[in-house]
Amino acid sequence: MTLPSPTPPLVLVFAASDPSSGAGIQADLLTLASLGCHPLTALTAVTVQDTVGVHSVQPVAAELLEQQARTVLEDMPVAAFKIGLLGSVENVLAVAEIVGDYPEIPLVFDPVLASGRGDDLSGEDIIAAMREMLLPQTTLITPNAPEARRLAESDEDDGEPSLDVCARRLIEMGAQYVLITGTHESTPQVVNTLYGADGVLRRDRWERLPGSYHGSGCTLASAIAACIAGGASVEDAVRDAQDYTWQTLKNGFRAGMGQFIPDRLFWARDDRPETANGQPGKDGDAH
Ligand code: PXL
Repeated sequence: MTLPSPTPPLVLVFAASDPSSGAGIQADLLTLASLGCHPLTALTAVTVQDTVGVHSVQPVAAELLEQQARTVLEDMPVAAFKIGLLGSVENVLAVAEIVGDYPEIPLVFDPVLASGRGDDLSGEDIIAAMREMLLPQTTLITPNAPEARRLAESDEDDGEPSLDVCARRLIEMGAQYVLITGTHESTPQVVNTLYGADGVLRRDRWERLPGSYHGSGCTLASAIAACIAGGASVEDAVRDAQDYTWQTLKNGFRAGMGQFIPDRLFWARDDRPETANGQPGKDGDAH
């Protein structure tokens, strides 16, 4: 008799469809599968977009979103949640209620406010609902710097608060950890900073790659969720997921007329010019 195969870690993703598979739920699926997880999905919205821009965002009904998530949650043991674009206030509230029923499951929240190209994807009402209903349930939130400023801004601010202040405010709103990514800043390197309740836990610097990438944030947040689902601590997950994400960008490809697409399966190709350690690729070196 053969024993059943062990089940890979299950990650439930709440995210929107991106037909280009650069970002969105398709990016999450590729990333999670590439890192050895089995992805479960609750579709939040359907977007129409290509590598150049977003044409439209059509949220799904909150009730349908809830049915998708509850059905798989009642059938399978989920090791981590990952939240991406939610598309409506009703969907924020529905997801907050669902994850509230599973407080022991770690939650990685990528607050998608705008696309990498600047298309607005979440209005002020959605942001207010995220602050109030999702932040208190979040294990790790992964905003880029502009998203961190928008989420943390206060009417009492004279000027722009520092990223350290933004992180502190997001933790005061209830997130356990905050990872602010520096892709959109004008620093020579990309600086990503992980904060906990006592301040900075790690600060990582990455060579700034020349391309503009569609879906780097989705890749990073999903990779973190995959590592956490596999048993890593938040700090180790953040370290390993950044390394993986940087390699997907380094191996990114320009399939259309706009942004590059990260290659989440870079390790599976035997025609790539270089391996991660800079050696020429050779047969059998995929892992
Ligand atoms: O990269 C953030 C993101 C997430 N989800 C969807 C998107 C985008 C950016 O365009 O379209 C569906």
